[in-house]
Amino acid sequence: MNANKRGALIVFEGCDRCGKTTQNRQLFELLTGKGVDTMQTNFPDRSTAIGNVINHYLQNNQELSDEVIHLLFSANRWERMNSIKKDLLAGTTVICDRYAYSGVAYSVAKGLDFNWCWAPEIGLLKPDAVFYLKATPDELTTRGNYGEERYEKLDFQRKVGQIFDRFSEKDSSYWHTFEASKSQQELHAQIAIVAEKIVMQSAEKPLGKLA
Ligand code: Z5A
Repeated sequence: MNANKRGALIVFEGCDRCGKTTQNRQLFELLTGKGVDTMQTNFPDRSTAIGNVINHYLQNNQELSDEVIHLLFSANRWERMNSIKKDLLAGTTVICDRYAYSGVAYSVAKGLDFNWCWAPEIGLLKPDAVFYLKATPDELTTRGNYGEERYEKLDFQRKVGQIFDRFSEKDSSYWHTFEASKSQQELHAQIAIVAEKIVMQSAEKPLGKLA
């Protein structure tokens, strides 16, 4: 806990199996090893009541309209906002696997309107940095367990990737793109350099909100 300096909110985004979980874990270990108070989290958070419904949906055990599941994914973020804010203000850096951008990318890929999808995300905490692990979805199909969940179809993932590309161009001030096809070690080394700077720079800045 640090009374004066806040933690950084760092988000990993990208298509399925791009390596977010792997890089999230490695960054957590690096920062913790350097004495930075750090926690990992992820969306969807399947541990809550809303997350439980999302989990059934993703495993193809429950049908919901595209609009309803979109709003549930967003509500799942809102139900965690106060506790994440508290952790950040207490000086803990939060590394998050997926966030509002996944919410929009997957729903727009289904055909929903971009602005309609973004609206419920407005007001959520703004990340200090988004680390986008970019790959062509074709490169990711050989990775472990690909194809088990609802969205892991190639055409769909291509559309999702296009929305992430759109965010990375629009929000280039805080989006950092990394080549997901590189080895885990190479990626980690590149991410570590940027992450350490972000942690230092964010400490003195006020928390922002998505607009
Ligand atoms: N979704 C949504 O629609 N709306 C929302 O608001 C949110 C999410 C938040 C579940 O997300 C689904 O929910 C997701 C989007 C949607 N779509 N699907 N399906 P999730 O995050 O729980 O699940 P996921 O995207 O499938 O993540 P994942 O399986 O955890 O993949 P990952 O974290 O990106 O990758 P990984 O686990 O680190 O690595 C995958 C494999 O690749 C594994 O075998 C690794 O050893 C290997 N790997 C990792 N890095 C490398 C490199 N660099 N080279 C080679 N191999 C590697």
